[in-house]
Amino acid sequence: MAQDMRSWIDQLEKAGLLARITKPVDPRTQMGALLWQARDRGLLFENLPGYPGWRCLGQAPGDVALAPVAFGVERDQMIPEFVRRTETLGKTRLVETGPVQQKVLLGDDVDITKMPIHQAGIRDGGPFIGSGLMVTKNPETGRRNLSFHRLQMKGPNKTGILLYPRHAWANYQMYEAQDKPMPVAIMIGHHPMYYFAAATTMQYGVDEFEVASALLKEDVELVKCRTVDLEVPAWAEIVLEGEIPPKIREDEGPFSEFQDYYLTGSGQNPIVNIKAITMRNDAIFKNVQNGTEVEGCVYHKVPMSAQILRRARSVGGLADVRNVLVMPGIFGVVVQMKPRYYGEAKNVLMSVLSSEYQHPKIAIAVDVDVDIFNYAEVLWSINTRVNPSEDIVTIPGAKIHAMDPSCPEFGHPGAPGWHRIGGKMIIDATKPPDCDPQKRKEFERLKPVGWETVNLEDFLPAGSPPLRIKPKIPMD
Ligand SMILES: Cc1cc2nc3c(=O)[nH]c(=O)nc-3n(C[C@H](O)[C@H](O)[C@H](O)COP(=O)(O)O)c2cc1C
Ligand SMILES: [Mn+2]
Repeated sequence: MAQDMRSWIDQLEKAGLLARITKPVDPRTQMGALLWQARDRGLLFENLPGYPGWRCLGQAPGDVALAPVAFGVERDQMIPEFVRRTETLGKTRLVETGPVQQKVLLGDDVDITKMPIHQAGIRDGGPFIGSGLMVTKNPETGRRNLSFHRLQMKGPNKTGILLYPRHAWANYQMYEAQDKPMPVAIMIGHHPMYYFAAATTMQYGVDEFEVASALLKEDVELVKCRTVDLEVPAWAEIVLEGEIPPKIREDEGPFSEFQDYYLTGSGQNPIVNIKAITMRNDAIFKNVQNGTEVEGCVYHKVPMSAQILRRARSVGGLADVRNVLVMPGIFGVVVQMKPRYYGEAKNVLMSVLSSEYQHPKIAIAVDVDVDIFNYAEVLWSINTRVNPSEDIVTIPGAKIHAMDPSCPEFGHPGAPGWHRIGGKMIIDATKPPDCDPQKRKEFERLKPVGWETVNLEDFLPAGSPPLRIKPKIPMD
């Protein structure tokens, strides 16, 4: 049996990271606040009055610190492990049938208003499906693409959609040029590796199901859709089949977005007409709360960090880059590295600002003795290792992410040419390089006498509460 959302729920529950909510919850007025507050555990809602038979999962994982559970590794190893697993892409396999097609709803039975779709933020333009992973194809090559898209509920068989200019938008532009609708299949609810894969930007033409397969270390089983010429994972919970008609734009948004603001991306955007719903008999819905420090951005931060780590390591042939973490708001990135030469950290940081990803605007390099998961450490490093006149460089007039509200916008969502222009910045907060051991030694962090052998916990009175803060001894 494939790894799916149910095996993930079991895994979370065994790790003590899942709470079943049996009190009644209203998706429109209560679920957003509950998901937003659940930072250290997933929530499985089992009692949704008005939505008979439905349950739904959210905040699973709701923080980068919980994501390593899905990889079976420690926190510091998660991003390097992601890179290792995706060095070679995995495989997909077509199968005859799967649980996702146990129920097939057509015609008047198609009604997404009966699903427990939640409203995430107070200024959102209503309920949005935040967990929709959309399959599309290039009409010429037939290559598949999988990507995340916010879907505003607009009626029983209609949603709005935001298509940021990347691969799915490129496919849509080809259909639009021929005045044809683009067939789409949107899956809701699966193992988190599908979400990480969908938010991975690789070269155009890579099938992100092969990324999911590499992350899961198993083949991805696909079934043919019932009403469109597309394939979807056999073990998903729910699939919406339909099409995006050409040249139709309607008001869409606002929505709680990844920067923790509402307004970017809103305006005249395309729509999705839903022709069929396929799902399991007892399908579990998936609600993603969006914002910088909740589930939505876990799916941004993990794959983006991994792709940037892969790229940074290749700078100059072989840079000693150990780890990468995308910062809150996701326009900034911290790189942990041991510079070999003077200037090398700056070269690495320039690669971070112009990767497959459009988000990074601020790139910071810290040395290997800094814990990048602790922002106080990163700030300490900037404060004690940066000479602002040498180590901070800004690049004016670069193309930045079109949803970065701090810089001027050109064009608008839903139309070609939408972008923003602004500065980018690199901060080299590393120590002097390995090739200058004497200078490097001057920045050796202090360690307490006895650190290798003495543990405070062994000296505390019996029955003392465990230490809530455990300082890490820095790596050399
Ligand atoms: C929670 C979440 C929500 C997202 N919402 C959207 C969206 O509404 N529209 C969009 O175009 N991209 C959205 N993205 C980003 C893309 O799905 C992501 O960058 C993906 O890599 C794009 O795939 P592609 O490069 O194959 O087009 C979202 C990503 C995440 C993690
Ligand atoms: Mn793609």
